[in-house]
Amino acid sequence: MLKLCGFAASNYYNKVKLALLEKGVPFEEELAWVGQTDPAASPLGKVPYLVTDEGPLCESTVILEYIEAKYPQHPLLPADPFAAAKVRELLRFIELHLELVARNLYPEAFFGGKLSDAAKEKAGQQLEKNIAAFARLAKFSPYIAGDSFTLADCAAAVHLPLVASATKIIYGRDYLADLPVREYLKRLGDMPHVQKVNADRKASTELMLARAKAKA
Ligand SMILES: N[C@@H](CCC(=O)N[C@@H](CS)C(=O)NCC(=O)O)C(=O)O
Repeated sequence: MLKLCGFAASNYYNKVKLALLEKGVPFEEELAWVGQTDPAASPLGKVPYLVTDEGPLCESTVILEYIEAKYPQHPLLPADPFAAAKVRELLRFIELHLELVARNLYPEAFFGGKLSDAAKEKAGQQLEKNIAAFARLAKFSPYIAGDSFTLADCAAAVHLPLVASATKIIYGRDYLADLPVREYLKRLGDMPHVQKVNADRKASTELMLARAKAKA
C-alpha cells in the first residue's frame, strides 16, 4: 500500500493527502517530522514523500502526477490536454507565485520569528503583483479551474488559507480579500475529505507547536 510520509500540519503533505482521499486510493500515513525524514526518499529532508512498491518519490506535485497516472479513477485532471494544462498552470501559479512568496512571511507570522522591514516590503510587492495575475487565471466557478474539482483545488485548499492569514498578520490586510477566496474555501470546507484534512491539520499543528515549545 502507498505510504504517505510527513506530518499533517504541512500544506504540501495535505495537498497530496487530499488528492489521495478524493481519488479513493488506499494509503497509510507515516509520521515523519522535519529532521526525521528518510534521506533516501527525500534528499532535501522535505515532506511529503511517498513510499510506493516501486520506490520512494518526493516533491508533492510530482507525487500528484504519479498518483493521477497510476490510479486513473476519479480523475483530478481533465482528459483534454489543453484543459489539463490549464489546471497545471493554476496549480503551478498558486505554488510558485503565491505560496512560495508568502512562505517568506511564515517565520514571523506563525513561528515567533522576526523579519526585516525590507524582507516584508519585498514579499509584499511580489504578492500584490502575483495575486493580481492569479486573479486573471482563477475561475472560482465553483472550483478554482472551473466546473470540476481538480489537482489545482488540492493545492488551493491548503495554500490559499496560509497566504490569506500570513498577509493579514504581517500587513494587517488579507491580500486575497478582494477575490472570492473566502466563499470558495467555505464551499470546499463542506467537502468531507477537506474536513478530514483540516481536522488532522489542526491536531498536528498543536503537536508541532508543543514540540517546538518543549525544545525551546
Ligand atoms: N517543493 C516541495 C516543498 C515541500 C516543503 O517545503 N515542505 C515543508 C513542510 S510544509 C518542509 O518539509 N520543510 C522543511 C525544509 O524545507 O527543510 C514539495 O512540493 O513537496
